[in-house]
Amino acid sequence: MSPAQGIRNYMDIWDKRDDMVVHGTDPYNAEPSPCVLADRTLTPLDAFYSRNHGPIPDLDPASWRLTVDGLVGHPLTLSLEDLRSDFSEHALVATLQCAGNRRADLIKVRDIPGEDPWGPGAISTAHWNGVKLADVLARAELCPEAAHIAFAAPDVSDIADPPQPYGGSIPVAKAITGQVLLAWGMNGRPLPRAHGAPVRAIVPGWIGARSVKWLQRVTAQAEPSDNYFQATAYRMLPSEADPARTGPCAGISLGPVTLNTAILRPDDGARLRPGLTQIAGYAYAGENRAVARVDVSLDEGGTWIQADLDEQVSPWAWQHWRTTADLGEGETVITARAWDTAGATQPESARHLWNPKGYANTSWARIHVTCHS
Ligand SMILES: Nc1nc2c(c(=O)[nH]1)N[C@H]1C(S)=C(S)[C@@H](COP(=O)(O)O)O[C@H]1N2
Ligand SMILES: [Mo]
Repeated sequence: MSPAQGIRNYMDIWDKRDDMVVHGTDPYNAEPSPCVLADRTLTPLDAFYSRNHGPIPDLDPASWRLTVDGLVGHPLTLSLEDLRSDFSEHALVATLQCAGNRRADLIKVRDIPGEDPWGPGAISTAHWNGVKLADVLARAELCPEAAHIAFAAPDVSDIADPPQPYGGSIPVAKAITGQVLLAWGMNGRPLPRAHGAPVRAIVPGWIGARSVKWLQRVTAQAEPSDNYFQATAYRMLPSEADPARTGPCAGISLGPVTLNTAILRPDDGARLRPGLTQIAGYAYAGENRAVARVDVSLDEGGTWIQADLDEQVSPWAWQHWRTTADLGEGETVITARAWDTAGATQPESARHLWNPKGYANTSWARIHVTCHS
């Protein structure tokens, strides 16, 4: 095989558009460019962001088994066929957002070594189908001491210290809501290999890291997972902490996500003609809340215009918004902020949210455009 062919075959695994913004190929990490995400509630499979911590497994669906063990009365070993035939199928539309979404704006405040500079595209939305984790746990009969449900996958990550397979956990209270899926379908197609085939967890409203791909084991336990990606990574450290020196369980374990917005059109840095310009983006409220309003400002928040907001298609989905503004000659800074149904809004500046691993940047969206006639 020629090197060029090798690269082609490698890219075929991901099956992505060639205009993805690729942060790395080993492991593969890529986000769609903002204009590709605009307006569409469901993200096409070839544009859905891809976040990996190791080489992606190639699991044979026929021999794949899911082990359900730990603090359960009846441990289970289930094939894909067992999942399909023994449980009722369930579907939902859910947005996945990486905790590192919009990290690039935090890096502008202060560098974050070793972490990818994700723009606003580490978020995507799909229609997922599979079975409810709750139904599987009910069949296994959770013991009263079970407080957390751990997910384990076979992809070994060198990023972890020490290197280990990817994993994580969610509290039992979330796991038994019926919202959490063991999904084998995405946008009406079999789950693609890059997104966790044959089966992945989908944890709506929570950081993408908990939606473990290539799922092989579900373990009921008294404590959260001690996997590196639960105990050490994906934690919000105080701004002065040195992540190289903090051990497991420091900082705040990230789970449910909170209100966020991005501007997807025009492009940041665009050169435009003065006059009426459409501004569009997404807003996502996360767990148990909806987006109630999105405001856009042309004067850094001095005055605001209300954008038109799409209806929410599911309690777990983002909402797109758009408005038209009259842009004058020269440079304009366009900002946007959302409000949720609890009346909460977003912090103004990334400067106040900076944290050593660069997670959860929910500050106002901000782009610069220049108009010349
Ligand atoms: N097994 C496994 N599951 C994983 C990951 C991984 O590297 N390995 N990455 C997680 C992270 S951090 C995110 S944001 C989502 C991304 O899902 P996607 O690649 O389907 O967009 O998968 C999560 N599940
Ligand atoms: Mo992530």
